[in-house]
This record gives sequence, C-alpha cells and structure tokens, in this order.
Amino acid sequence: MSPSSEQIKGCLLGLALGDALGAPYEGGILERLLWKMIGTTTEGHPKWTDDTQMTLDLLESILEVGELNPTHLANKFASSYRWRRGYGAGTAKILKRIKAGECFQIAAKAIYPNGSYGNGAAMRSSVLALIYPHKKALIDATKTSSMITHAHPLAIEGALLISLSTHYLLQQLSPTQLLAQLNTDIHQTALGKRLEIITQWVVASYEATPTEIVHLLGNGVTAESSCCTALYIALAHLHHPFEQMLSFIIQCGGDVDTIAAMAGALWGTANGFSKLPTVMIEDYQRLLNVAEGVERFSKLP
Ligand code: RVK
Ligand code: MG
Ligand code: MG
Repeated sequence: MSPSSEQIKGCLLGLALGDALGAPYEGGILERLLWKMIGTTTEGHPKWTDDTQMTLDLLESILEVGELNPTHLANKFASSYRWRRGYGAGTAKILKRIKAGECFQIAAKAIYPNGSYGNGAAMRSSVLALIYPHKKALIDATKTSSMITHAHPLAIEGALLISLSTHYLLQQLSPTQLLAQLNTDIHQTALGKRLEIITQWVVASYEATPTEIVHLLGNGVTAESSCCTALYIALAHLHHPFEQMLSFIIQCGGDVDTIAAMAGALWGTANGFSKLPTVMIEDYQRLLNVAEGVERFSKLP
C-alpha cells in the first residue's frame, strides 16, 4: 500500500524540522557560535543542514530520473555541496572529488579505505521507505544510495536500521514488533548490541535518562553511536509532543541535528504531518512540494 500524504509529509518535514531546530545545539561552543552567525535565513527562519540537503537531493534525483540512479545521485550530491551546510569532513572531500570528475566508486574509498562509517547515509535513508514499499527493494535502494558516500558496512547497516524502522512504522508496527523485526535484519555486532539494550528498555517500559543513553548508545557522528540513539528516542516519544522529543535530544547533546533529523523522520512517519509543530523553517514550501512529488510518484502504477 502507498504511504498516505500525512505519512510522507510527516516523514520529510519531521526530518527537516529535527535538523533545522536541532542544528543550533550541535557540537561544541565553536560550532554553535558559527551556526548563530550563519544558521538563519534572511526572513529569520532556521536553516537546515546537510541532513536535509542530502535527503532532498535523494528524493529530487529519484523524481527527476524516475528511479534511483547512483551516478545521477552522486552528481546531484556533489553539485549541492556547500561548506555552510555543515557536512562531515570525509563526505565534504568525497563530494569535491566527485565534482572534479572522479567516479563515486573510487571517491567513496579515497578518504577511508573501507569507506566512511559516519551517520551521513543513515540521516537521509528514512525517506526511501516512502518510495519503496517492498522490503527487498528498500534494502537494495538503501545500500545503493549509501555506497556513494558511505561504503563502510557499519554506515550501510545504520542506514538500513533507519530506513527499515520507517518501513515498519508505515506498517504501524508497535515498538516491540518493530524491534523484533530489526533484530533479525541487523547483523553488525556494534548495532546489534545497542538494539538489545533498546529492546530491554522498551519491553520493560523503562524510560532511559539522557546520561544512560549517551553512555550506552552514544551521541556521536558515527552510525554506530547515533542510529540506535535516534531510534530509541523516537520510540520513547511516539506518544509525546515533537517538541518534548526535541528538547530530550538537545539534553543528550552531541550530533543533535542528525539525531533529531533521524528521530524526527520516524516520529513524523508514525504521527503524521498534522501533529508536527507549525514552525517555519528554510524553504518550507519546497519541502512540501517535494513531499507532494513523492506522493504522486508512489501512486504511479
Ligand atoms: C556534524 C576513521 C572515520 C571513518 C573511518 C569519522 C555532520 C571521521 C553531519 C569523519 C553528520 C566523521 C555528521 C564523520 C557526519 C568516519 N575511519 N574515521 N573509516 N569514517 N570517520 O565525514 O557525512 O554533523 O572523523 O563521512 O557521515 O550532519 O569526519 O561525515 O551528522 O567520522 O557530520 O564521517 O556526517 P563523514 P558524515
Ligand atoms: Mg547536519
Ligand atoms: Mg550532524
């Protein structure tokens, strides 16, 4: 079944809101000072970062071509790159190499020989569940779109963890059912161990504190230290307001924009667009237009 308009807009706008509203709290004092200077549009709206930019690139590339074409997507990622969006250092180098003409297969392993294990593939993967309703196709698309910048197995499994979680939320699985499914989907030990912790907390209806979350799941820029964090926080806040989830993520600190983008996409998918806060952020209308494009695309025979 195709996702509803509420689910599509909820996922994309939830991601962008998490990113834009989380960005001022990301990183240390220097990052925050810089974002204070460059993180607002001329109309006074919060700007989003690389998380939303790469998600828009991914959707716009699929809508333009009619399918996921990794070469087209790699070029789109490269031409959208601007340092002001706060890209990870490795991804920035890869995108510059692609822009200079190197093929993405070589560029993706030019910085780290096994590829990046950052969370940059996971942060953009939730929306693939809106395009690919069948699990096998979703897994293939998640791997293909991740490999362009994040070839490391941990980054790819982090991306799968987020895209498959979105898939299960679209099917309205409960948190316990979702985690039971994910436990059979995820094979990387580092993520599997964290999934076990989340499952114990959810099954026992235990509300973990920010200190416990940071200590046991992480709040960093790697897929390993952020994907399970975002998933747990989203599941723990499914029946609470978006703003409450966001302030919890801010308390956890670290890579706030990306944890909020991933959790925001999951929360928005489960609760729908109408439940999101009505806060204006950069290019709000463009985000809605892309969501409408996805809705038309998902209804095509
Ligand atoms: C602040 C060694 C590796 C590695 C490997 C480390 C922005 C590097 C975005 C690298 C995202 C960092 C976030 C991030 C990440 C990765 N060996 N070290 N194989 N793989 N690292 O550059 O696109 O927020 O220190 O690929 O994943 O919003 O700089 O970036 O939240 O992890 O940065 O990995 O974005 P990158 P990314
Ligand atoms: Mg970012
Ligand atoms: Mg980030």
